[in-house]
Amino acid sequence: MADFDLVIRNGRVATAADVVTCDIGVAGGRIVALAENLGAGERDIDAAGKLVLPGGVDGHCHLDQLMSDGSRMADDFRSGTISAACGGTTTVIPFACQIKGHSLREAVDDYHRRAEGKALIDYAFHLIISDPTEQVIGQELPALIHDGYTSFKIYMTYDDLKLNDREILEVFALARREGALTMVHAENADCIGWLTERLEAAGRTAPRYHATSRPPVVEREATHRAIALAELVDVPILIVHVSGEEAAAQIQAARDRGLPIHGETCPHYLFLTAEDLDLDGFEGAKHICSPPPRDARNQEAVWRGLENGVFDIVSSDHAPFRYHDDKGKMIRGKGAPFAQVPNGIPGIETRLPLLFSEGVGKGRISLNRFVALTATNPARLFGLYPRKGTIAIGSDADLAIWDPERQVTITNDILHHNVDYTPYEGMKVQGWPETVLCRGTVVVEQGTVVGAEGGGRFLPCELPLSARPEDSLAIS
Ligand code: DUC
Ligand code: ZN
Ligand code: ZN
Repeated sequence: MADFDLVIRNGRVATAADVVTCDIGVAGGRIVALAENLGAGERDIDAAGKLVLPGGVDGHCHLDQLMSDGSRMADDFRSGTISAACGGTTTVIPFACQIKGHSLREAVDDYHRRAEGKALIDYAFHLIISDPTEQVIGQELPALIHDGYTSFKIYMTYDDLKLNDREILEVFALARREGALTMVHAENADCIGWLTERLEAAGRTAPRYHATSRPPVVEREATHRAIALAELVDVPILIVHVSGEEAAAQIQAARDRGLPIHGETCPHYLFLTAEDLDLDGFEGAKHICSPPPRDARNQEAVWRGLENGVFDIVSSDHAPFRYHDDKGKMIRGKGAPFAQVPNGIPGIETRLPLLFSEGVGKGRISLNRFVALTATNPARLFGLYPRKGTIAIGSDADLAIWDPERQVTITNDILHHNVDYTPYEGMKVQGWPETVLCRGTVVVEQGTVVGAEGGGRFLPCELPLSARPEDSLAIS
């Protein structure tokens, strides 16, 4: 009779704090032993020469989200979670989005129907609050938080989503009362609208002008304002998808004053620049996202922020729209003005390999910091730790076995998303997750998807880790 359901042997096991060579014993979907020379498992996986990391937690991605402009996201919970798993991620947290004038609970119920029976890995939901009515703030949100939806995103831009300062204060105050976490998309809507009108009047509508319409100052102002509003209410917030130096400096300055402000960045700010919006023809539309990728100097500042702790988490912000598709990037036709192109970049599968190769492989961040940024910290921030995001006794056996030597040229045809391009086409990386387990079940085996559709479970979240400054998430 075997001691364990599964034993992973002799891997270099890394967490946010340590790297040790040992076996991992799994029973009932959980890690139950960490030691050398463990007894027999029903199944053994030899991980000698490999790294064993906690499965990634992608704390910000968009899957099958209802869009108000008639566009359609290319990935649903099936293709999105297959792609995530193939890139070493075992938990995703996409968004149940409230439509203005509708209830949040309705959005959550609808989103459960979209996920039901489809996901191969575990998932939780953030909420998007677009209409913080008295009913939403006073009744719906407290009940939803109680039910495990403990983090929500608000927007300072996009006509169909944006909140004014008064509404933001209401949401922050509710988050403080309930112990929830607000994620803020910080860009100044009026500045963007004003600049866009001027660009359009001058005939400057090609994709590259998307970046002109949303310059760093627009993000810096909104970041500053969001932090000021959070300070007024005395509540932690997370500034999401920070694109460059100016917004990062706002977060750092707030932290220096002892404010519990968290920062997130994404691969596109580490690997793309505004020049990618200027590809031939309409191809630049592939890289339209908000905030836009910046210049090389800002890219460097984002790398520095990973190294020095300004950023707590790296998420994909996977927002999948096909390029050749009248519901995707070309919804208003090839050559449409940039303001009519759906915003978003795919990257749920490439998030970890890109950061591993260019960050850990090139010596910019330690392996522990990589694990912290991509798994442990998102799990802690969003109330899933220590069940997710680490390798410890009692944690779910969500594991990714990486070949740290494997050289891969990223091309769209090796990826598993349902998008017809990758922004990272042709990039060479070293290191790739080969075998991936969710709760002890192998979902990707030597690069082949073997997981069952519907094998992923919904995760109600605990209240997020209280974000006092001394609890800094920048653990290593
Ligand atoms: N910007 C967002 O705010 N969300 C999805 C994609 C994007 O570009
Ligand atoms: Zn956003
Ligand atoms: Zn997003």
